[in-house]
Amino acid sequence: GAAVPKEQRQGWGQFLKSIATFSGDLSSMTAPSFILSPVSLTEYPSYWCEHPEEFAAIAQGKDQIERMTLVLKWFIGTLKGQYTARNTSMGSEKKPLNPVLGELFLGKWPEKGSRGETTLVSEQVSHHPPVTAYHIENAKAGVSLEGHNAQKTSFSGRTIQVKQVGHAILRVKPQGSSEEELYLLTLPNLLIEGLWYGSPYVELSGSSYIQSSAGLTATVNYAGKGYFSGKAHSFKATIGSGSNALYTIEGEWVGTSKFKGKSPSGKKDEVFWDASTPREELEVQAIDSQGPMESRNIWKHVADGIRSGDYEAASKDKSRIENEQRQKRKDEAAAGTPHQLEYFVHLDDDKEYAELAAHFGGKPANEDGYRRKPRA
Ligand code: CLR
Repeated sequence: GAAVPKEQRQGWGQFLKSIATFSGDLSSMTAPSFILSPVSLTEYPSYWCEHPEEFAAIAQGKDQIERMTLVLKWFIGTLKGQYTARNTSMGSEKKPLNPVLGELFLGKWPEKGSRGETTLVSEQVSHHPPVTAYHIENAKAGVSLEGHNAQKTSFSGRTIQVKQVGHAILRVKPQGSSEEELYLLTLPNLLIEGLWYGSPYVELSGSSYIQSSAGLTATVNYAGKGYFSGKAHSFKATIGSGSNALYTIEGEWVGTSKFKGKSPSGKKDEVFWDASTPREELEVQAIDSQGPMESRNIWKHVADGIRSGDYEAASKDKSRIENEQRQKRKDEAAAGTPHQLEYFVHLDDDKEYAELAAHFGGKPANEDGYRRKPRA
């Protein structure tokens, strides 16, 4: 493999072997240094809003069909960032930092023109297994997203398969209406390929759904090289109500996608989304003004070490953080004061999920969920 540094080939081989025999939580495994990312998983929810205009535009759709089309467009528009950003910025998929319990990632996309400010709150709500909850809101536009994320991984031959556990609920206040509309989003499965070459990348597989409280369903089917379009990172989506398909969209989530057949404008081959649209990173406070639980503050020495190639310093500070965490949990247990979530409440049974998921069937009736705590 060309991408694995010579002195790390043995370590990489061992890492792959240990993945093959390991089941559970990949993020807790020790990996060779060349594959380490200086970014914590608590930052990943920001991928949901790197096109803040598309997010804000949802509430402007004039009817439920137009709004569902805007929701799907925003959703498809997030995929390139979510699943290929590390390849673009660091040359391959990397192993993120494993967040500590209570770790926070806070930021915003500032007000610009008429779009209004969008805020992000992300919190590590569980360490074993790792679960991240998030809330993204553009109050002015009347759009917010709440969700949580965990992963179940398995290894098959040459590919790591990652099943995403969790879901997100998008709340929309359609312009000129007082009634809230809900959209449930389920998440695609991931395949991590390119492992033998030491240059991992994500491919998406299976299907994901967007279900609206108004009764529309968008189904997205994912495929890689050699499947329906022949191209990597492809998808085919339909928007419909029951068995009645209204629109079909096809293309690459890293490139362009188009309406097939019928389109809202009536034009042939109307472009749905162009993934070369620049992504806008959120703004985060400078590290020296961050609180003690904020992600970049917690991990600053580890991240510096990884960035500068001083892996010894990185690993030393990582051990210090992990030991502190173990001590914290012991102290909490001894004092009978378990860790409290800062921004979220946990629901054992997310009723809104169950109600919306019932529309597309085949899903277990209940799943847990997280909601942002009411603010003062
Ligand atoms: C997290 C939630 C985001 C989408 C997303 C993108 C990439 C995923 C990540 C999630 C979870 C962690 C992940 C990562 C790709 C590789 C990484 C599965 C689902 C694992 C832990 C690292 C494996 C180590 C390597 C061999 C690269 O919305």
